[in-house]
Amino acid sequence: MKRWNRKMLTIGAIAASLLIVAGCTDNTDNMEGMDHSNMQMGQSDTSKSDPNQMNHMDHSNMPGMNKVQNMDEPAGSPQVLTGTKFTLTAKESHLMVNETNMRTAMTFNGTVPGPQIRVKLGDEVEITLKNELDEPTTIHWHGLPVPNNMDGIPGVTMNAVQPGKSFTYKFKATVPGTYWYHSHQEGVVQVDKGLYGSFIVEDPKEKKADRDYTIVLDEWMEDGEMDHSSVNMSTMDMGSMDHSNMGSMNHSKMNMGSTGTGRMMSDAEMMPMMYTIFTANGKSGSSIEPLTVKEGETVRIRLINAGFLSHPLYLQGHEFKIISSDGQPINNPPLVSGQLLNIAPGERYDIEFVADNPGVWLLGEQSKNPGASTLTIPIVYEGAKGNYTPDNEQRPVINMTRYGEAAKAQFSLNDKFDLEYTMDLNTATADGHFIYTINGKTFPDTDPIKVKEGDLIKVKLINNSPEDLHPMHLHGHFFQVLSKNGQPISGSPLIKDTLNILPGEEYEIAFKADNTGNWMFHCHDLGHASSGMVTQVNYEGFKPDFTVDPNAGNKPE
Ligand SMILES: [Cu+2]
Repeated sequence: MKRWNRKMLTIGAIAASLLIVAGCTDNTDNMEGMDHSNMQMGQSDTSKSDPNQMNHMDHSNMPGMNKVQNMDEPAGSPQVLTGTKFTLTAKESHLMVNETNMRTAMTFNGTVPGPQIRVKLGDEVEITLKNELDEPTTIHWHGLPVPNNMDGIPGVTMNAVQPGKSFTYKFKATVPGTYWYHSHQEGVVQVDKGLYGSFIVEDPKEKKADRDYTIVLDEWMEDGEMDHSSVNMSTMDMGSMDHSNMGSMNHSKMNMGSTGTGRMMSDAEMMPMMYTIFTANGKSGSSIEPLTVKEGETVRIRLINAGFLSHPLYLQGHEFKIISSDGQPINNPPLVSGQLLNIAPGERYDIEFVADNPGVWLLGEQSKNPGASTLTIPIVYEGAKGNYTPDNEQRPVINMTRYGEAAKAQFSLNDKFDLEYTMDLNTATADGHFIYTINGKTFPDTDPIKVKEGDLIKVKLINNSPEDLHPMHLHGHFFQVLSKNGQPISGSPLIKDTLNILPGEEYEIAFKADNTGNWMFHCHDLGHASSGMVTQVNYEGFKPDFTVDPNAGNKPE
């Protein structure tokens, strides 16, 4: 399988590289995999359009733009769908990430994030994906232990849903918590462009918070060319149109190989320099919708990271508890203040606090990333005036392996496991590109973890990359974190589906093979996944119920 690679830039070559991309007209090797159809759409459509129709702000008349939605929707409250039957339509749309920056986005139902799906524990859920994109797509239900043939992995559990076609996913909501859904077809592009939404499974027995907010975090690249004012120009400038598509183009396509001189930048260094617009529910900076609270209320905020960067978050003015991690409850969580909650790609954390300090406060990011100052979520008490004041207090990151109270859990380090497996996660170079390896191999040549139904499995995950962090995500199962750097977990049992592993760190995790199928186990930095860091957990004797269609364009990473 041939894959494009990404991101081997040198310091000082970034600007030049961006220009090279913007000027791309041919199919050089470095541009392999670039979405030419998307780039050219603006041009061909414009040639057929009446330029007079561009004179006003109705974006629906813009070339290549079907509908503009989400322009005025409160970002703090994405559309919520309840019930048991849903339709998600994948289609291109446009997103104003702030007052001046518009992005061509891939969306579910026209918005980024897509609608929140909210079901009840035990519900039999049916969700029809209609594909109105001009490329294949799928939906993966991140964190939900669904049957294998509903997991949405092109070429592994199904064939990708072709343009104009539909597929209906059916599964039972068996575990309450905060989850999300996203494309698993060429995710490094499609998720990056906005094909995701939140998925909540409510437990009717659980005490409800007075306010229940969901915040989906993401990052976008800076692009000054296609701002609102240029959209408003009376003639549609081809250059602008190209740039807009460039702006939403994935960084993965920007691999310039050996452009420029100087030392190579790691992925970890380069990504924050490229993605400088951080969004909460599709909005950035002052466009982020405030979360309204009233004194005395209990406030729950479900945080989901749909992006490629980690976000260390602080909450001003309040102590808070982390009540769940990846949707799974934390045992007896203590109040914290003056600390950062770090949320890595693919992870979820639910926090809860009592609104006992009237005023206007900030839930924001504290990091050295250029985009950090754009992730500012106001917490506004009813009737309060004024604005929050960002502060520079230095806060340490909460160590989740020591958070909460120990309790009996499914696994312990003393258990006898049927299978023990080690994953050496590393970064390498091949043909002038970075690759991300598991035990020295890249997908699909990685060795799968072969299990039998009922097996108890322990996996040691070691991050040997010098700088890259690897948020490893297992499909179809939860795992329990047993140890970090050789030290047993001392806090609450930590049950997760996505575990962030920093350079030099080593974790042991355990899970039971209780959901037969062929399951992905991969890095949720989707750039790393697309450049190799994917393996599978394969059940002995399992045969998928579909035949791989070689013409489906399946891109599972
Ligand atoms: Cu990774």
